[in-house]
Amino acid sequence: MKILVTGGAGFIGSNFVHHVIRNTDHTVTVLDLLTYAGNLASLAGLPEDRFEFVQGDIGDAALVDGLFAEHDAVVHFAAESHNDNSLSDPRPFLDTNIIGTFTLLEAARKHGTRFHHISTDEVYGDLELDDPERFTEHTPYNPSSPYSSTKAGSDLLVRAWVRSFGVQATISNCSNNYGPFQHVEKFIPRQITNVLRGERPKLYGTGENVRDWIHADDHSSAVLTILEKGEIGQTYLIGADGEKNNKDVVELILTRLGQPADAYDLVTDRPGHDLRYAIDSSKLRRELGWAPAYSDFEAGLSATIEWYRDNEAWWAPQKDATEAKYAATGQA
Ligand code: NAD
Ligand code: TDX
Repeated sequence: MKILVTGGAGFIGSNFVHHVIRNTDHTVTVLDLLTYAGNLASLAGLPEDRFEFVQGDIGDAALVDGLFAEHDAVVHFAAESHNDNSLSDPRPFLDTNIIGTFTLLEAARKHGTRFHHISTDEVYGDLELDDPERFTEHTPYNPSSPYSSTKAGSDLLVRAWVRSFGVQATISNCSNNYGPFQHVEKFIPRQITNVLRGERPKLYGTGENVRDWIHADDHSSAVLTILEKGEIGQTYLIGADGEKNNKDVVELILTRLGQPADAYDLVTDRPGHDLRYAIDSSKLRRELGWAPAYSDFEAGLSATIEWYRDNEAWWAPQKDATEAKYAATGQA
């Protein structure tokens, strides 16, 4: 297959491209605008005969049309992805997540292209800490932030294009990813790189919020499974039973890096901060036979800490600008 990967210079997209090149015979074209979140260094070393990079906007209908004509399948990762940014400047989230996805769907409709849409568990809102239920494919949409509401909107567009126009699409909603190549604005890389620079981790609120962590390579294997074996029109939830509260994650990072477990600061909470996410991925496991490879979060986190320690040249250029943004919102 010739696969077009939107947002392939970002965190999860680049992990997916490496996963596809390592584990299949498919060829890959990345379409990426290289916003602040895209980094070509994340795609270094890929074989020239199986990989091509195109810089451009998913909202550019003429560019997208030409690329869809040349590819068998599209995996759509491109998005504005950071909740905190969506609170300070929502507009790019509407442009990319809504209009960008619409532009891709119109091209999929015209060319009959197989389309897989990447989304998030945040479309379901949040859970109480003691709720015994987890999110399933039947949980009603109830997004909280400008980011998650634009992701929810994009999911609904995909569903409508399947039903009304017969577009050959699937959707996946995944929980929080960690692993190499994640931007230093996000929780885990921000705290690791703070400690590596001799600064203290910053926990929002009291640190009781729970996220359901999955390694980006497990997200990639799930997406490839859905692309190859998923049923058109279906939604699959992706998760690896990795619930942890933020305080526990920060304490793990500090102790792995030889610091006292309480050497962190509590800072201004995120407005509208979702309390807990938790994914029930049994449909994907039962129907498509997928299972995660990283069952041990602490081992995966240790490997991720090592990666940031070994790859300072990858993250250092973005660290000061990222922390300056947080300083402006009282989250530094
Ligand atoms: P990221 O911010 O690291 O990467 C996004 C990429 O998209 C960047 O390379 C950026 O340059 C590119 N991009 C942005 N706007 C574009 C545009 N208009 N045209 C072309 N390219 C554009 O994001 P990520 O964390 O890798 O997330 C990827 C996808 O996975 C998103 O759709 C996100 O909603 C979803 N997701 C993320 C997580 C997570 O934990 N990070 C969890 C579930 C789902
Ligand atoms: O410095 C911080 N301190 C802190 O306590 C940061 C950056 C975050 N947090 C908290 C907020 C969240 O409870 O950590 C948790 C994780 O925060 P983020 O990394 O910003 O992720 P989240 O808001 O949960 O969203 C992520 O997972 C779902 C991705 O960014 C989304 O793209 C994805 O859809």
